[in-house]
Amino acid sequence: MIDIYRVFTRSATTVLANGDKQFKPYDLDIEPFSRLLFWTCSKTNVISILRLNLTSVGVVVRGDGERPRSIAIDPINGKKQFNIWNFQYKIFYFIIFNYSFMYWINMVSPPTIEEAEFDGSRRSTLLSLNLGRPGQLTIDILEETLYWADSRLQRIESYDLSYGKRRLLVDGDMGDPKGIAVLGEYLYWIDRKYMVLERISKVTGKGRTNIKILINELSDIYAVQNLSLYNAVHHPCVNDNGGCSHICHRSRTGSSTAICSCPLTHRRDYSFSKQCLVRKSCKFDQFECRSGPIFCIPRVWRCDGSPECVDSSDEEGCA
Ligand SMILES: [Ca+2]
Repeated sequence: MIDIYRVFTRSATTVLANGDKQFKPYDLDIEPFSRLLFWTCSKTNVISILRLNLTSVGVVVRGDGERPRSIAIDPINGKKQFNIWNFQYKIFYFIIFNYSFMYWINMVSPPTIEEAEFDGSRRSTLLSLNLGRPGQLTIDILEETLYWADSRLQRIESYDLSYGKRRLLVDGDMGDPKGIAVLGEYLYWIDRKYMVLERISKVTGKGRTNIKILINELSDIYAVQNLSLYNAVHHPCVNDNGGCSHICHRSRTGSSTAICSCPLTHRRDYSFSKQCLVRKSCKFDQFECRSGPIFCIPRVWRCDGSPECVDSSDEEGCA
């Protein structure tokens, strides 16, 4: 059975209890300003959000054939360049917006690395070529760069989100790379087969060094860095989740305005835009789960032998 826990000093609290084995949490990351925990589930194949006060926000990514696994959250910069064609002067110019974005590995065949805003909107595929078995994804929020370890291709690669540049950092001589983390000038990873913790320069990929050797049963690592006080004070979601009932993120222009959005089970109440309301009905091609955080699922998932509704109501009464 897999639960999600949190630890303060030496006492652990269960954040997500999985007593009836409805979930199989795979990976998680935290957005510290609005205090949201994003997690992927390898059983229901969705991305969900929990508040750190242990209440559920809901599912933000799901779909037919989805397999979201490792996830990385960028709460601060999320700079994204858009090229715009000016018809009058016949030139391209670009503008850079600031987004709060999430990134994840979708283990479809072939695998992809995808991005979306926190509510699953503005989703796009960043990378879909030359990915073997990308296991772990992490983000350097200062340099706006994604890193991942690919156990099948025996590689560690990076992708500069601002300029769309992909780079090979480690090529070969790996056993079973698992956790990966970036801190300061270095990229760290653990190799479960070789039982080592290694590091390289995150920029050049050089200076490969074993930090620790002969560590048994390695599963994951996580690097924690101090957030700047400026970001913490000026982020619009720090106080009371920006007034949002569900998801809060910074406006696209990077201003101090909070933008509220909703999980898939809800819709925006446009008369009070910070509030989300439960969707009242599913579309004609959807099945409505009887209870739980997942409300509507594609109708083809009804009686397909695999429970997608949290209460398994999609698999009840099947012939
Ligand atoms: Ca089903």
